[in-house]
Amino acid sequence: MRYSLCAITVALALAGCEKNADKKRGAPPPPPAAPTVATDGTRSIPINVNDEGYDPAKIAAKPGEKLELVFTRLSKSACAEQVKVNDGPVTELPLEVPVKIAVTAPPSGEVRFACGMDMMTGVIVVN
Ligand SMILES: [Cu+2]
Repeated sequence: MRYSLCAITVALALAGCEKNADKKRGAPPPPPAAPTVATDGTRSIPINVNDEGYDPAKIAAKPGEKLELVFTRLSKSACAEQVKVNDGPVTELPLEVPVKIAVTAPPSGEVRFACGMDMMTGVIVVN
């Protein structure tokens, strides 16, 4: 898989969520792994936490679908060190260690997830 070198030189700082001055921007972030479905129907969705935010940041789900969000923090930014799903408890995300958080999709609407400072956000959209 090849990445354009041009993209590497684009290092526009996003507003907020910028705590580490020493973060490296040498390479584009790797894509997250593909979702998998367990025998009980639970869909496991790998989510990478990059300097730019969550990848993917938007997840489509079916009403009542059982999900397992697997967050892997790749960013050294302090912003990314914690995540909370649906305004639930704050979960620590050690660097490069996958952390699973189970979520059941509501009948309709959205489930938000965000960093501890509520700057990086993602959403599960039920449809
Ligand atoms: Cu943050």
